[in-house]
Amino acid sequence: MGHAMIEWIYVGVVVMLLVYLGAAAWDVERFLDHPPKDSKVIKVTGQQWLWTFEHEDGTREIGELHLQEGVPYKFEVTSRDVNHAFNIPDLTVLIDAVPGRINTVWVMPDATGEYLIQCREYCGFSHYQMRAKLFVEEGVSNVSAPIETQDIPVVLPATKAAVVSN
Ligand SMILES: [Cu+2]
Repeated sequence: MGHAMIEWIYVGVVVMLLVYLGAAAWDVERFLDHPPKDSKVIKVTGQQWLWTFEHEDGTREIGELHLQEGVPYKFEVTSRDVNHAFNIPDLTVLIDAVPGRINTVWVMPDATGEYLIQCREYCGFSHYQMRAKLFVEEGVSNVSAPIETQDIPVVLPATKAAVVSN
């Protein structure tokens, strides 16, 4: 095999690798940018110095947000006065809250608990107090869903029984 041939193989491998990486990155980007169709919309409004949340049914919360585990939510984020940034550090949610604009970001909380919501853009005197609490509660679907049993026989090898978990 001549030098030229080896070089072409090398170029081919590199090109395939780049195409693969590009496609994977594009896929992730698409996933992040497009909330699932069954997402519930939460309107988030920042103002000096508090957060207001409006659920799809019109229910409003100030300084607190109650969501359900395992449900996708699309946040439509805006501001009433100056620039803020809506941030839930534990759920890696961060997006600007800008007056006259609606920025969207989505998340599906996968663990119940209490999480911090904060403003991540300096917005005046009480910026440091611009916090809210996120409560992720057990999903209704999880509570009412019938428990499905699987009829898979468990066969443990006699000698390795102690190693098998699940
Ligand atoms: Cu702020």
